[in-house]
Amino acid sequence: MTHIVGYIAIVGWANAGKSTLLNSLIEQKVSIVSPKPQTTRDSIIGIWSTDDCQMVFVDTPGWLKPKNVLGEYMQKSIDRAVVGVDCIMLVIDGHDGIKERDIQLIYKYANRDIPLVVVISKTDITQPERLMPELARLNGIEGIAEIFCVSAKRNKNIDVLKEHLKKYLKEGPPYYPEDEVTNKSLRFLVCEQIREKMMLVLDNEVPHGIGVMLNKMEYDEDKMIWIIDANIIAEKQSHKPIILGKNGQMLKEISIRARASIEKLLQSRVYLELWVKVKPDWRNNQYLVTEIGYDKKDLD
Ligand SMILES: Nc1nc2c(ncn2[C@@H]2O[C@H](COP(=O)(O)OP(=O)(O)OP(=O)(O)O)[C@@H](O)[C@H]2O)c(=O)[nH]1
Ligand SMILES: [Mg+2]
Repeated sequence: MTHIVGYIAIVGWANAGKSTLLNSLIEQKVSIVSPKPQTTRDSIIGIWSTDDCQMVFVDTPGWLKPKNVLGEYMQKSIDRAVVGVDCIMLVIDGHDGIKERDIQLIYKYANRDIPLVVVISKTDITQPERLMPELARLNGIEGIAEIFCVSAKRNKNIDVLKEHLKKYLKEGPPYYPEDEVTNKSLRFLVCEQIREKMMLVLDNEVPHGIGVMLNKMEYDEDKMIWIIDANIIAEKQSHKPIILGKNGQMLKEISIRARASIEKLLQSRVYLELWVKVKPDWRNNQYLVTEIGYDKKDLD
């Protein structure tokens, strides 16, 4: 039986709500979310399969000016994600209002021979009267196929959006097995859960300078528990005591929260051990960026 299939890239400025939208579209949490910009560092696929349709959504890091090797990696990851897709979905933070920089992104992606769908997000915390004149401004821009207003957090208008996206896809066999939800390994998803908790509890530049590397991830059949041992890589010596906290309280908090998320992900009990290591300025070092797990091809 043929399916309606296709790839849909999700792009937009940092913090617009792209990853929340991806998770809401596929009804699973594969991409981490936080109130801080630049949470997503690597493009990640979320797959939505039904009996007659498979939509492959590609979440991307948010647009921001690259400041280091990792930032350049993130920018390349966005550029690669939009190549060969059937539709580009540009997410704009409705709560912030439609800004000049959003219009610039629209022009960047419009008229590329790939349909451009604009999604205004966070409508649950946006006043419609405020948004109306701004939406009217978008109507005059050529190359926008459609505009949708959604709340990914409250799952509002998400099914309607998915239904409308079908018309940009094509007929063919599914790309992925029906039960697959992402292209990333469990090891990657585990590291991301740990990083998400650090994005949530640590302030200022500290969480942006963190990488996570697994030392061990093994399932103990006898005890029926996953044993996970990971290094938190900080980029400055001065960040280490902040991550540890007074009497190790901060690290403990991160560990408790991360363990709960990983248990949900792995559907199993988890024993989690975290260590803090310092690799000075790793975000500016190609070798260390790849060592921490970012793909070398996006650095070339
Ligand atoms: N109220 C509300 N908040 C939302 C909604 N969507 C996202 N958010 C919040 O907006 C913040 C950013 O969400 P993300 O999904 O991480 O945004 P992003 O575009 O993926 O961000 P980067 O990965 O940093 O580019 C988080 O605090 C989310 O909880 C929404 O529909 N309503
Ligand atoms: Mg994101």
